[in-house]
Amino acid sequence: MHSTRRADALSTAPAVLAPTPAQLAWQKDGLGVFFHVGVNTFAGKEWSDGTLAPDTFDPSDLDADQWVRTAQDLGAKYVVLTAKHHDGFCLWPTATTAYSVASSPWKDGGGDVVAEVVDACRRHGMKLGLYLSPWDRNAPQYEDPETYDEFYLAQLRELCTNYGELHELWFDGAGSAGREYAWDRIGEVIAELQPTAMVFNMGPATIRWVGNEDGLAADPVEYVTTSTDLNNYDEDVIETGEAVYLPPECDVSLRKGWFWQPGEEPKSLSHLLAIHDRSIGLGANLLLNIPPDRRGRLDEADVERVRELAEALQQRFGDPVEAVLETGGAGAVRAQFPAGTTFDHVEIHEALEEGQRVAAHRVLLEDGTVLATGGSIGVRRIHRLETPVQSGSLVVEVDGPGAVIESVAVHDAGDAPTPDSDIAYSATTQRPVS
Ligand code: FUL
Repeated sequence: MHSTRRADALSTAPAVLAPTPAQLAWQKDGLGVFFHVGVNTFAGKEWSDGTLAPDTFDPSDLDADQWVRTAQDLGAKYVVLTAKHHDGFCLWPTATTAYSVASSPWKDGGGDVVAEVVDACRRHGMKLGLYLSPWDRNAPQYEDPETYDEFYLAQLRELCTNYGELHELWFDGAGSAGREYAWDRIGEVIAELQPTAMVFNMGPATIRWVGNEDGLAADPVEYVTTSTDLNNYDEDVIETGEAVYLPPECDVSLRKGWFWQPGEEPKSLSHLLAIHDRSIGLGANLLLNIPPDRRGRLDEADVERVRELAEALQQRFGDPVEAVLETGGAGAVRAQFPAGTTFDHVEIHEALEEGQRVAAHRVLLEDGTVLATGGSIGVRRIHRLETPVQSGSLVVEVDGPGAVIESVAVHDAGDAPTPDSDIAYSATTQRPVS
């Protein structure tokens, strides 16, 4: 859209909170892949209580390059690794505890999973995030908050110092209802060592949890909020005290569990496409978990499902027709395409540099036929149309003072696999058996 219109629109619009450049870049990245691996992988557990022997961690053929390649083939822009889950087992040879890979038979105790993922990310140009569970069921210090805070800060320092640039720090609230950590000091460490890392959900958060583990956001997806849910198992809410720009990330596992378990299957392709459309397609980020197995490799069935997902996404969205935009009068833009373009999806991007402004929108043909309606647009909004349309133009009407549409594209998915439109997946909110 023409820049003068944007300036005019904003000069009369009320100020709203805007993203930092790092937040906006993270939102544009959109898709990440989560890796949950640790002692739980070898015990068939989702949670363990910190008593599993460290020598049970013994992957026979760990291949972090395969993990990162699979994420890249899916189109992910970042990965997040569970450097420490709630059981306290550290995937790097930390100086803070013996409960780590250094006490395992893997590579005779000389291995470092975090370093292997870092190297693979470097090779493939992938961004890296690390999960460091505040809840630690192994550390005896956990019972004494002040001592534990020092221990946790030391772990965070190691991760923020020794592994290059981190893109995201994942603070999982499970097990932490009612517990206060040293968030001010945690924030200082991050500000000093990894100032551009996104901070997930707790303390000095810059991104938030979507509030479920189904991978599903709901329209409208609002980036400015005053609260965020703590975890999947308690009702606790974190009040931010004031309105903050905190875009959501939808985390969901490809399988039922977060850790690899024998006998579990990947979700169906139509389910995964529905998750895609209701996270990425609604302007949230998606963090899809693909858990390494006991070899330390991704399960063949999972890799195959991810390949099918990548192929279906390519078929659906791989050949966009970008519109030329013109003003369509107050609160509307006209999107022009080559005459007779056939499409069955419309993708709209809102300019967010000055904050999120679209509260509602409609997509119409020039003759007034309504093709799609919705609430927020945000970083991207994808509408799947009931039936294919042939047209050289569209009108997008928006409600929201100062709203600016950055781009509109259409896609012809043809006979590509379709999302399950009835999906109402509910990940369990029962605490896993330890
Ligand atoms: C939850 C944890 O309890 C799960 O084990 C997993 O790590 C998931 C991403 O977050 O709250």
